[in-house]
Amino acid sequence: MITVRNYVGGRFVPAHSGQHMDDLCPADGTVIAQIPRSGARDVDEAAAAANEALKGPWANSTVEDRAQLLESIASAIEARLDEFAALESRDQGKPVSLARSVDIPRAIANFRFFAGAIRHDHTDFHPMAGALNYTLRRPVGVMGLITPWNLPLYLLTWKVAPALAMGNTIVAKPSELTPLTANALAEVFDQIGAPKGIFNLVHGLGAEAGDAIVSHPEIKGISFTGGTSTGALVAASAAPKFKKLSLELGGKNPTLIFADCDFDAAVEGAARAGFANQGEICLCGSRILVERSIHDRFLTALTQRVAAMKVGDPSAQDTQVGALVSADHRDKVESYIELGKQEGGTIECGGKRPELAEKLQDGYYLEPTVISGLTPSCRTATEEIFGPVVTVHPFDDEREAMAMANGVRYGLAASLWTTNLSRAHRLAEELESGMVWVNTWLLRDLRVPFGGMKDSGVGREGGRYSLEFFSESRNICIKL
Ligand code: NAD
Ligand code: 6OD
Repeated sequence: MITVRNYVGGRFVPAHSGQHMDDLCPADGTVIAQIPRSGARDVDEAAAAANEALKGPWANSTVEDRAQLLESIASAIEARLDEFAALESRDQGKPVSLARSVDIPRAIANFRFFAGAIRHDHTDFHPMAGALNYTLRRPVGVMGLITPWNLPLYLLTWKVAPALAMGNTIVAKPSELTPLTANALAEVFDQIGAPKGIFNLVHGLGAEAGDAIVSHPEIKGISFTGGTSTGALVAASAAPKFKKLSLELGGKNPTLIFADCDFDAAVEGAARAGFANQGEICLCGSRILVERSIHDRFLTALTQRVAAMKVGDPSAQDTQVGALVSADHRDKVESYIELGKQEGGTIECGGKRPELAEKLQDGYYLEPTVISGLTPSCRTATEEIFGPVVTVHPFDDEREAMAMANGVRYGLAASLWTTNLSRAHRLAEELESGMVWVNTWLLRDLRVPFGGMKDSGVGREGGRYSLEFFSESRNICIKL
């Protein structure tokens, strides 16, 4: 049993409430940790520590100092890669092989990438008649970072690294469902002797610790990743205080399959986009739109591929679909499968809890599920499910495909499968989506803008977009 504490001003401390919450293991429902139930007083102290650190030696740190700090953090995580991967898998339910090959390497890459990004960064220069302008960047101040449970360390470090790179200090709150790798990250800060107070970690519930961060007067910016309805609450609280705000929210992403695609690659790509991390990735392609001439063949091949996925113990090396993050979330996903049936869908595969070994009986598992025969405008096909469920729909031509793809409130990501280059460019332009992948999915270059349109978010993160978000640009105009 791990006892987690907050990390404030370089010290591990309990919450003032003295209360703890159980952290459950999705694989078997056992309690694996106790986390502090923090509130406004804990956030106050974390914000004070972060403010204090802003005024200390950190204020005079050079780009090279900060780049080296990020590299030290990366190396310290790398030295504990297996331990971090095991923690992430136990806490989240994802296959340990995924945590080891994707989540933790990506967290390491986030620190290394932003170390390089600030070393190679430059600012603008605008000469004009009789004067010149140049741009300086300075840190925003104390940044509040709030992150979800699906890719816990991957998404936390995606914010921590650029925030520190630009000289800010941090008050962070991970999801109460997956606190363990954030806690291990605090241990890394402690172990490498990072300046005290630059990274403060407060555990607890969204409505308590999270809201206290968003509304805190000394926290000048909020980078939030989570659900769209939570994002609306965060925006309503932060906007009147004129905080810098980045919102990375939900999605209901289309995978578009044209008859001229590389068929086998498209089946494989759609299966991966639909079910990676149990479908618990905001970018997952949960609506698969298939050109009618190949629809039936595609549906058969996809169903065979998905039905063969190995569901079960996240700690087993060959598991492809682990446990959902919580019993509540499993129940929510299950309720959408029921809704899909009520709305007239056919369950092509999955649709129920798998039969697993005795020791996994209390875990939160669901079979990967493919549903066909639904109208594209029904609730199952337009609301975010965020689990191992995809719906498959035929279309007749590009116009109908675009209407279906764009016919939801979300606009995060799309994946387009075709060998017709003109079509790929034409439709990529037309898709209402912050990111479009052609003949691939979730292929990441950390320099590119990452973020959603419509109800999927506000702002972009990644490369210079993150550097801009985590800094204030100031123009200096000199009359010659
Ligand atoms: P969530 O919105 O319930 O919680 C996200 C974080 O916000 C958690 O740390 C939570 O404690 C905190 N929170 C909750 N209420 C709060 C409040 N009132 N004030 C401040 N903080 C609050 O989301 P979740 O269930 O953890 O994650 C799943 C959702 O996140 C899905 O909708 C998914 O699409 C989305 N997501 C989006 C992206 C992206 O990059 N666009 C990435 C991952 C997940
Ligand atoms: O790859 C990324 O940078 C990123 N932010 C992924 C988000 C995934 C959502 O679940």
